[in-house]
Amino acid sequence: MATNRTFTMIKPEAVAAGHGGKIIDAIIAAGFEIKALKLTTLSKERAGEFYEVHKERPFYGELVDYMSSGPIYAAILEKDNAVADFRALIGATDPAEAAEGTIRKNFAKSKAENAVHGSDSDDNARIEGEFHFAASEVVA
Ligand code: FUP
Repeated sequence: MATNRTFTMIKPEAVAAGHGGKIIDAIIAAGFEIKALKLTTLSKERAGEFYEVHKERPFYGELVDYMSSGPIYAAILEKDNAVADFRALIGATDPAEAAEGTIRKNFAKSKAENAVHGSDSDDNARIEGEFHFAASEVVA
């Protein structure tokens, strides 16, 4: 995957609330091109694997339970400076601290149920994209 790509998940509470389409609209309006997209569900095992880096954090168990609690959208997005620009678009982890107009400010419920994931580096964008998508599911 090129370094102008990032990976996102629209998380269970946002999908359940019917916000998936609005969030995808906001992502496209901000200049990102969708290169892969699916509705899927993470098992506890797969959610645990995805968030393995947070294994020692106190919120890990709740995070795994939450992320496996319902359907999510997973997507690979392309734009110049994708990783940093996408994190600016989604805002701070805690929606109480997220800037006006950001996706988390508009749609997140709490620090745990915070509507969207965005990769934090080019390496993780590639690893996370490959975790969710086979090469045949990704547009060139
Ligand atoms: P972010 O990169 O903004 O998604 O935030 P982190 O990598 O710090 O956290 C990953 C996920 O863990 C967050 F999306 C939500 C969850 N989390 C909590 O539930 N509680 C916390 O105190 C911090 C993070």
